[in-house]
Amino acid sequence: MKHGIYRKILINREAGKKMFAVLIDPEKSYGRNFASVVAALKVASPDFILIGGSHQVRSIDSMIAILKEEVTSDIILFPGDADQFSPHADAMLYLNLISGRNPEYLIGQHVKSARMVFESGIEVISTAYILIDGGKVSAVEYMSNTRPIPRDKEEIVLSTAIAGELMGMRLTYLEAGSGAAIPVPASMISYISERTQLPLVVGGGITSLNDLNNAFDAGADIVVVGNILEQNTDRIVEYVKWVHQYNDKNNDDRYGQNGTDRTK
Ligand code: 1GP
Repeated sequence: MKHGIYRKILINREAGKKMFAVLIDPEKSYGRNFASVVAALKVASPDFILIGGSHQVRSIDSMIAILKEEVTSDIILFPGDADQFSPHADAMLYLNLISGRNPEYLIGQHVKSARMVFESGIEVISTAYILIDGGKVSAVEYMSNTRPIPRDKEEIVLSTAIAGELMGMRLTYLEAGSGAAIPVPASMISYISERTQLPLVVGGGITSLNDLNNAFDAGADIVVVGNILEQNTDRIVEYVKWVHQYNDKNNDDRYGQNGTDRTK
């Protein structure tokens, strides 16, 4: 089994470098829209491109082939179910929807695709996927038939995240749902990041650089943005550049001019 992308996540995290992922949902991004997403990604490549959604309507093989040809970002599958697999991606988030109580998304879909995934040799990153109420019914909630954790129940989120760690998962993903009315609260991100060990991914309902800043400042290691960038593909470049500036500034604050790590 490969480990390159997960190792990169750990190395970046250790160095204090925040990572940015653009989510492409094949249900929404195809044809002309996909072409303009690719054009933007060629100008400014995020660390990762996630591909997937709750409701897949077309094969993603050709999409991945184009991205691999044109863009330098790592391509990671973000599957909504067992059918959303392609052996051509660089890695796959192996999502365990542990906020829910639907066995299909805890083990059922995994069994269906296990042989295919294993035999492909793709890098698999087990992910504790935790759905948080994002202010409206999300596609994940509807399609998985599970309920999100209420926004004010930090203790339940924490216990869920710790359970994921104890089960051997390697990423924790706090998800407000694509197109959420409100993103995961910064207070919840910091509460979880301060009390858990795994790299923390946050996504859903992030619609401004201010939201992105808040998620990073609160302790997210990777932030995922989809909708707003699919709707305004020009903003992909703006967001990627902003993350570089955020990291440069943090690096200066952390190491100063003489290169000593001030956080140690
Ligand atoms: C990834 O579902 C999110 O976690 C993406 O959400 O489409 O709202 O950015 P948006």
